[in-house]
Parts: sequence; structure tokens; C-alpha cells
Amino acid sequence: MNAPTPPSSLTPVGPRINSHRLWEHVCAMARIGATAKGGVNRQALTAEDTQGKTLLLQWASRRGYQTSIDPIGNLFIRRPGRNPGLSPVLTGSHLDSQPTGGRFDGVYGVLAGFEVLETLDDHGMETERPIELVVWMNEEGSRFPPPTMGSAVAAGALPLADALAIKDVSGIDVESALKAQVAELPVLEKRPLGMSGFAYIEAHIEQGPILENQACDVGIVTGIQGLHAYEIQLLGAEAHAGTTPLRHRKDALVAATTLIGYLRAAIDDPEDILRFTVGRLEVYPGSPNTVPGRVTFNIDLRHPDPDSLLRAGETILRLCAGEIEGCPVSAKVLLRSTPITFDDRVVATVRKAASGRAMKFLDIVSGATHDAKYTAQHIPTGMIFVPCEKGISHNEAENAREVDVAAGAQVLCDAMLAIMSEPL
Ligand code: HGY
Ligand code: MN
Ligand code: MN
Repeated sequence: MNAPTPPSSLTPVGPRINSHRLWEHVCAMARIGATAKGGVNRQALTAEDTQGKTLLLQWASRRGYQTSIDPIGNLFIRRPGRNPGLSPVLTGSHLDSQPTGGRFDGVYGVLAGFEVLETLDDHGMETERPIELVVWMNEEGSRFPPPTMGSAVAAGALPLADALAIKDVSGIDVESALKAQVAELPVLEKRPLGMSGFAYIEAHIEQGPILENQACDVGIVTGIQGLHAYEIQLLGAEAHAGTTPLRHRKDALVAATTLIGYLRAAIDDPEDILRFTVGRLEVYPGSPNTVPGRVTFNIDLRHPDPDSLLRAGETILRLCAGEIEGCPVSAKVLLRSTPITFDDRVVATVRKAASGRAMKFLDIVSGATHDAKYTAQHIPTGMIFVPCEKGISHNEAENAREVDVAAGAQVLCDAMLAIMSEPL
């Protein structure tokens, strides 16, 4: 762990953010899509997601910021700089949530970024470069897999047409859901697809227990582990539950459970570093008295080491082929992203901003994925983590303390200003 160094004259200590206003914004956003257990359900391109974006855009228009949207629905809120010709310093995250999501995952980074814009306004600070706050579309990938869809398309890692064609379980595709959302949002300037900027820094809750366990104020994120997303399908034959002997069945669900057992055993990692999750499984036709004729399930696979991830992915594709208990199996690769390391100059700027505020911090690799994975392919990128209670996330009990929320936003503000004044 890095010991805090006293603020040095070299570390520009920027304006103080307004932690009360930031917390108010977090609470206001948490009321949109609020669930009975204290979380949120604001899945991508739902009415709740649209309400959240509309609220943010209302706050932005009150400040006179320029707003725009790209063809995959990523939102951009721009605070002009002295020199409009310079590429902007970017920050951002996502407003969409998991179905049983928390009040901080993604939304914290959007609101911390918005707080930086408002803080600069309050202090009458004109920056050399423009600043853009990005709200990436469908980071969670819960309704429309894969995750980080909006940033992947903007980065050119996922073709726009492929993304627009992806359907949710009720058969609605991204294109029609996005059209419906845009029709509801305030009028936005259209902007082309693309990912460019001078630097990008994203604030996010850690979604793990390390910072809290080590009583750190912030985490200096040095990279993100790799992620593969697969869709597996087994085809059986619908049959009558009462009249069809078991030995005559092609039961896609029994075959799927057998296959998942094989996969779990085949990728077993004694060090428990590999992450293997089957989070969604659809049974067709889904009737209690009809033998399932088709099962589709998703695999989320992660590892910080690229070779280990590739080996596990190859094992999955090898096993998800041919037939299982008479049911043909097919596999589709939805996403393959390798582990990434952030730009060490941006990481150093974030670290300096944290030490400039005499904060306790440590370097950390992100187990969760983030849109910063894709910005890092085109823009010098870094991230700031803040602790969350017991590391709980993707759960309605997700929680963070106001003091930590404020600390992360303060480091974000200082780091963004430092990057402007001490070019990379
Ligand atoms: O899945 C993830 O890691 C992110 O929280 N969506
Ligand atoms: Mn997130
Ligand atoms: Mn998430």
C-alpha cells in the first residue's frame, strides 16, 4: 500500500467539490427504478433508463452544457474550454443497471464526473480544453448481452449493425429500443461514432472488498482483467411430459445441466482466480409439462492473465460442440476482450492527485469490467475506485459512504485538472 505523501507544491490542489450536492444527485438518481429492497432496476433502454438520462440531461441543460448522442446511444455532455479546437478530457461511466442492481454501480462515475463540471462552474474556472462527460449505453449487458456494448461499438470492437440486431428475451432488438428511447429524450445533437480525446478517467465503486478491508480512501486502478462472453444453445425436441419415456427424450434442459457440470469441472482453478458464471438460461417453450426443446445460456468468463483466459475459452468451445445426450450444441462468441493495463502517465496523475489530498490509496486491478477497457484502446485512460460496503455489488444491498463518494470525486477533479495543466 502506498503511504500518503504530504501535498507538495507540485501537486496542484484543485477546487473543492460540493459533496452535499453530489450525494443529493446520487439519492435523486437512486429514486429512478428504485426497488423494494433498496436497489435499482434501470436496465438499458428501459423507461427507467430513459428517465435517468432525462434527469441528467435536465441538470446539464440548466448549466448550459452542450449535449449530443452517437448512433449506439452513448450520451455526451460537453463543458466548453478556452480552446474549442483541442481534444477534450473525458470522464464518464454508465446509468444502466443490473435487474437487481445497486445505487452506485456506474451511476457514481457519471455523477462524480458531472460534479467536476459543476465545481468548475462554481469556481468560475475556464479550462484550456473542453471536458466531456460520457454516459455509455448498455454497460451492464443484462438485458442485451454483451456488457460494455456502447463503448465497444464506439471503439470499433463490435460492429454497430451487430449490436443493433441483438434481442432481449422478449424479442425486442436494440435498434427499436434505442429508437424509442431517443424519441423520449430531450432533443440531442447527433454525433458520429468514434472514440477520441486527450485523456479519459472514470470513477467507479470497486465492487470488491479490498479497499474497505485495507481502510483505503481510493484505489488507483492499473488495469482490468480480461472477459469472454459466450452464448451456448442446445437443441432437443419438445415432447409430452406424461407420455414420453425418458429414454425416448431429447431433453435440452437435462443436456444443458450435464454440459454446465462438465464445463465447471473442466475449467476448475485451484487458485480460484478464474471467474466462470452462467447468469442467464432460457428454456423453450418453458412449459412445466413439455419436455424442453431448446435451451440457451450465457457464459461470462474472466481472468487477469491473457493465456489462462484463452485456454479456458478454448476448453469451453471444445466442450460446447457436437452433441450432449442427443442434443446438438452450438456456441457463439459474443465478446472477447483481453486484460488491459491503463496508461501509466494517467495512473501516475491519479496517484499524485490522491496523495495531494493526503489520502490512503493502493494500486488495484479491476475484477469488474468497465467502459474504460475500450476507451483505453484509443485514449490514455485511468480509473479511480472508491470502497463499497463489504465489496457487495450487482446486488440491491450495494452501498457506499458519502465520505468515500466525495473523496473519489475530489481525486477525479484534481486529476482531470492536473492532466490539463501537466500534459501527458
Ligand atoms: O460485469 C461487470 O463487470 C460490470 O459490472 N458490468
Ligand atoms: Mn459498472
Ligand atoms: Mn455492473
